[in-house]
Amino acid sequence: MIEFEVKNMTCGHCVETITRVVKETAPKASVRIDLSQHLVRIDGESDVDAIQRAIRQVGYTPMLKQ
Ligand SMILES: [Cu+2]
Repeated sequence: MIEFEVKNMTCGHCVETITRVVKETAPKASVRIDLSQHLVRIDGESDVDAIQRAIRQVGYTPMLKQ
């Protein structure tokens, strides 16, 4: 599992946008988002850099959790 904290993910629109770009980057991945905790969890994909870059490109700041 890849887990990012995205502090500037603040509403349902952010959730939709981030879900969409993760799915575009990693079509086979499953995405789970906890908006109240600002967490994005991705299963079934291991290319952390590609996903992080994609989320950054749409204006968010993903920080990889250990
Ligand atoms: Cu938003």
